[in-house]
Amino acid sequence: MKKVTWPKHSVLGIAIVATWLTTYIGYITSFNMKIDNMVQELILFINPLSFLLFLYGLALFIKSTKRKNIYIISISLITSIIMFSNAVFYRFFSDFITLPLLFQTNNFGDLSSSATANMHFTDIFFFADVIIIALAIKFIPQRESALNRRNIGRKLYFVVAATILMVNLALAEAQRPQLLTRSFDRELLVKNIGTYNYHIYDLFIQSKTHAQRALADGSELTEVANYINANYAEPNPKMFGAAEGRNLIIVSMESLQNFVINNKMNEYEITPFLNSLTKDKDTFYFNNFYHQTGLGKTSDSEFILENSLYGRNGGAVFFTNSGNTFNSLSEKLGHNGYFTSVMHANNRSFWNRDIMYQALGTEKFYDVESYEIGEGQAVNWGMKDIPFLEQSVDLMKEMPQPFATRLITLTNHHPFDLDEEDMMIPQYDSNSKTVNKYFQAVRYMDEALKIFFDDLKQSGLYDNSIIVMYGDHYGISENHNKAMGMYMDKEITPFDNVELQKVPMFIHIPGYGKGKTMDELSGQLDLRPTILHLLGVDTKEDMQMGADVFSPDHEPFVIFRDGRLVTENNIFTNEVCYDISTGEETDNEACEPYVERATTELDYSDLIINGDLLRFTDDDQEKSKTKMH
Ligand code: GP9
Ligand code: MN
Repeated sequence: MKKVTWPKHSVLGIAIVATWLTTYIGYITSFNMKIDNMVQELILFINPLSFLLFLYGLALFIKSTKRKNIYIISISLITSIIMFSNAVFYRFFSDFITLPLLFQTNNFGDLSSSATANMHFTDIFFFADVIIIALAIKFIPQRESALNRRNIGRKLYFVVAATILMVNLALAEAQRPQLLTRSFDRELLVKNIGTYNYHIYDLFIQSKTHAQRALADGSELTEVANYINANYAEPNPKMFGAAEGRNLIIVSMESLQNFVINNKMNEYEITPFLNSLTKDKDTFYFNNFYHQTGLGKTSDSEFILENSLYGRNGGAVFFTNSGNTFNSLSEKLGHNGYFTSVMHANNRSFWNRDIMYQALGTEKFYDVESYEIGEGQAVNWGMKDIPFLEQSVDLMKEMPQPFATRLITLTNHHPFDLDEEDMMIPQYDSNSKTVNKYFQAVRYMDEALKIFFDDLKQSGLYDNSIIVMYGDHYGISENHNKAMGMYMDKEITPFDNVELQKVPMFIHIPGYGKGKTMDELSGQLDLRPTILHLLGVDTKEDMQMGADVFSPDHEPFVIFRDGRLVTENNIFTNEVCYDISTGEETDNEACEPYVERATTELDYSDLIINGDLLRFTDDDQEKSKTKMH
């Protein structure tokens, strides 16, 4: 039999092609990336190549065939793991992994139910290249290569790799100017420079942030302060102090989006209790209110509420900047005689809360240890909302008054699992299990809130309290557009995806009598000033970016962490400006000044956080020293 001879570097060649193709097929099958034209398609196709050529190419410097093979197979394994992890992560967050989140191993432990739900059997495909390469190594006869260091072929190889990288970057720059300098959007990065290069870029950005703190000296503060002062909105005299002296009870409603309010799923009301509040005379219901969170999800919403600043672009600010100095809502209320706390029946280390709450000056954290979780009282991520809220009211009775506490609900969390006995309405029927279960879980949370109000009334705390409730972030990601489209009976566009980021917000002041539905376009950054003003606490000197929603000067303008934005007339998303009343694309000019503003505002917020600038304003010694009980 004639022996087949293979070229000298066939294993290397096979490895490059195999990993390149698995990466590309992985892009198409696992990530929901919007491709507009042939050039973008081409960029997506070639973007893994330059990186793979360089990295695998290093094998050309390894003399021993055995070591070379080990090197090649290791690279294929690492790249497969990177793609696989990104795919699982993406199903959950609709985003790509960024470095600070990789260190949040604690979270991923607790996330296990969601993580397993997000792993698919077909994910084995991500390792197809490893298998192909292993087979190639086993069956393809290879010669020991006697490499000459000045090998022309090798030089040519790297010239080709560099050329492909240049072509890739040039095409990307043409498609998306300032991609690397201005982008808030990881998807654009991955689409244009590829997952692997993106991770290198991310590494670079993260180290830059570390350097930023070291280099900041407080001189940047003046410029930021000028911007903030210019946007300050005077409190509305009619509302300032409307809840003065009362206890403050804030409820974070897990994954609650506004579209369920006053809406039905088939013939079933989804949130009967919250619906009744929208018509209640002691309640202000905000129906045009947006979450502004990023990857930090619940923790971002907490950060925004406490500081009226944006979370971080890559990763959760609760992790990356828990060493910063803040001028938080908790701290401020603490100075005004309030006993401050957070109540949440989860591990204290989740989202790094234990550490961050100290930085925020929260006096006490009632974590899972403060609760008794009886038989059948836990589901999905932990303690069910009904017993959680019930026991929380008992704990509140013991608090020194006035108190300010934040309760974080949990049951309505992806994957929205419930025990049979807690299902009060049937599931929806679509191709998405997530969407199907969502309505049921929301219905359960609504019931929990109803019982919570009753308990508060019974405890005697109700009349002397103000209750603020807000949805922390979306529950249904863009991955479920098809099922959502079925529910809403229309095709979900990027415009709709922006509008779906509305979360309900309620301000309930028992005995107030003049509540109503508020259409004011607003967002989570507005919570801090609004709440403080209602309690009669001034915020004029504060470094906050939101504004009091009751103020006549409140500007209807909401900026998302990823740079999308909403104004009275327009929505800007995916680099397209839409008319808000028609949902049709319109001239970019209408959005441009706002895009400019959004960039400035996000940059300033980042500057404050990355440079830890508030440490330069912290003249009050005792306030950062609050100890946890
Ligand atoms: C975890 C809870 C949920 O303690 O706040 O976090 P999320 O995943 O929604 O950010
Ligand atoms: Mn949440």
